[in-house]
Amino acid sequence: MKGKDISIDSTTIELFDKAKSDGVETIWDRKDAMKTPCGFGEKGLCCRNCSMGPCRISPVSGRGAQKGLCGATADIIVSRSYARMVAAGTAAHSDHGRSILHVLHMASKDGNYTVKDEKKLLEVAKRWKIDTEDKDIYEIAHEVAEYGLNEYGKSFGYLTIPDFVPERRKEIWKNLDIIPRAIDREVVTVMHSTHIGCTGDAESMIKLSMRTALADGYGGSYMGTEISDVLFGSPSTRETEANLGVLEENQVNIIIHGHEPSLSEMIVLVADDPELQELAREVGADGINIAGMCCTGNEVVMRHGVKIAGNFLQQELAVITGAVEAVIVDVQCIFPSLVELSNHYHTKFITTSPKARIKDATHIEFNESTAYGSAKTILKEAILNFKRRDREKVFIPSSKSHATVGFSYKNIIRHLDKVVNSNIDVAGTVKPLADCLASGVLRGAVGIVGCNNPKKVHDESMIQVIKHLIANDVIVVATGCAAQAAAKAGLMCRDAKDLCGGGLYRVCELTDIPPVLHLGSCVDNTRILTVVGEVAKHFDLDMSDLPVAGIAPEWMSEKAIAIGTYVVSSGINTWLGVVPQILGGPEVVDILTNRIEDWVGAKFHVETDGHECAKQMIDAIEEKRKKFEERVGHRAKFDIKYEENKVQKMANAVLNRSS
Ligand code: XCC
Ligand code: SF4
Repeated sequence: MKGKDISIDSTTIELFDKAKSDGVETIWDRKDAMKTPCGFGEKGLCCRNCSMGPCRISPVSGRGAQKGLCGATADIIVSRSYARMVAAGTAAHSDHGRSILHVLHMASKDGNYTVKDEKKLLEVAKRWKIDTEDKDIYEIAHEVAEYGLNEYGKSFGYLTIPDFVPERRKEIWKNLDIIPRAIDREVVTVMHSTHIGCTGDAESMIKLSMRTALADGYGGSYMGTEISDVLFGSPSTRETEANLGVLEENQVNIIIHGHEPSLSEMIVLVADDPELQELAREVGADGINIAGMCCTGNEVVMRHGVKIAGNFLQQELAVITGAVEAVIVDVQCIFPSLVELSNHYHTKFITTSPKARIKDATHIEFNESTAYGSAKTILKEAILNFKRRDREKVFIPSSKSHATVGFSYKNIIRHLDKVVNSNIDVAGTVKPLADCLASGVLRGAVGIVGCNNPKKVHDESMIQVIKHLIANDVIVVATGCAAQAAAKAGLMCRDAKDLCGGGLYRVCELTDIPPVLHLGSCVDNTRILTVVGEVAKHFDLDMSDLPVAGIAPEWMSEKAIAIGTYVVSSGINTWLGVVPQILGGPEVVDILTNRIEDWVGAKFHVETDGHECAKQMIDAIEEKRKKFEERVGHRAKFDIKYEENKVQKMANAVLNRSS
């Protein structure tokens, strides 16, 4: 395998080559060793839900076993495993949200954790009808935390659906009976219903999956975002750099990787501790350089501008630079391979969560109640390790890109509102954004989310999709590892407006934003839902009426399937760039890529080619625009005309350049 076959990112290619000369193994070697994937598994046709199995259904109809021992058909088996993916993804996001609520519950004025965004806390309290009058801010914080925690396990009633969801959408959910009840309950229901001898109907199974996914998007993930903003501050615009070139030759390099900001926030804070700075000098380093990976990286870049080391497929490569003193992790998306790999270098691989212990890793449990001290212990260990760095093994790639990040829902509104209101400190309304969409200055908006996957060339289709969309005046919002791909490719810097069509170019220029907006981590996809919901409400429309779409070009995790399912259930068409393991169930495929549209006004599209995805998305957006424009009329607010020919020319020029 050659470097150029695995990634479009020069840094990744350089370190992939270094891995070879260092004689260490990476995910691409393991992919090679895996050979052809199991055909049954690939189609979702293997069931291990009981010990009469595993039962494997022949993918050829009429030949070989067509039913499991219990009589389960291909569609039953495929739909059950799809549902279990949704449940696992929902569990991961929602348990993360729960941890953050627990942190809020222990927050106090002089404690390890404080409330950084009081205004947001009061907003959440108001939304949840918690009485705030004459109460101390921490009293309110604790009541909010209790309310949130109760959403996980309340015995009766339904999840509190956020205000931004239009009534029409709620009606659709109600009619389908997919309004979630308690978050944990939905996960449990799926685990129960997929047990042998329960649900034997693909349609019903998919509906249970949708209800569970909604409990993620509008419950667990939503609270993860909202409460993180309360505790650690709502994101604001920041300048940063992205890619492994952010590592420093003469500093203690620390990679924080995983998901929950309670650990990473503390590490970032503690890194400034004079005692630790002194210790760094003592070991001969010029300072402490913290860089973030995966969603942890997204959390800290949004709130502190902490540099982005890279995305999912670069975690091993960070160690292979030989310049990383410690990789500190909490939960999710962490390769167990980092144990063996870090032994080849001087790197300490430090796990911190009892939910994600990895054999033979250095485990230093992070304790929220003694967070500052815990973080300090972990960092000390990392700093002392600097002395063990082997200069011979060090190679830091030079590549890094500038990026402007930190776009929360409010911050986007604020930026766009600047065009009409000169006072940017007043968080305005969605009107300017809505006007841009209505007038066609922006043809539409796309959320690009999700992971990397070695089935695809690393970052390639993400960048193809983004470039194609912005050239056609579709503004892009990004989260997760997709956001990091965009940042590394320079698409989150203001200069990237030169790659845009005329309309988006003007919007970027007037509002001083890049054409691809970083909205945070994967739980922060709820920020995207918020924008879509608020704009729909502004027009008195449903979310499915807007010219918007979602895409996960290189997804791999169960969380991504939960996300895709709640996005489609929200009425937003969603493209998947990696084929999900469902092809063995013809009815399941038909439901997810066809019939579901009649239920919720959106469906899944599966397309592995980046350019093709973008083309399909633009067509779908233009299709939506016809009805949308009819209903809202052209309400051009800005003095910009959508000049079709000029934009088309520019788009073609960009496409020719990038392909
Ligand atoms: Fe993980 Fe969230 Fe996927 Fe990246 S994008 S590989 S889930 S870190 Ni969420
Ligand atoms: Fe086989 Fe049915 Fe058991 Fe699955 S649940 S392993 S299909 S017998």
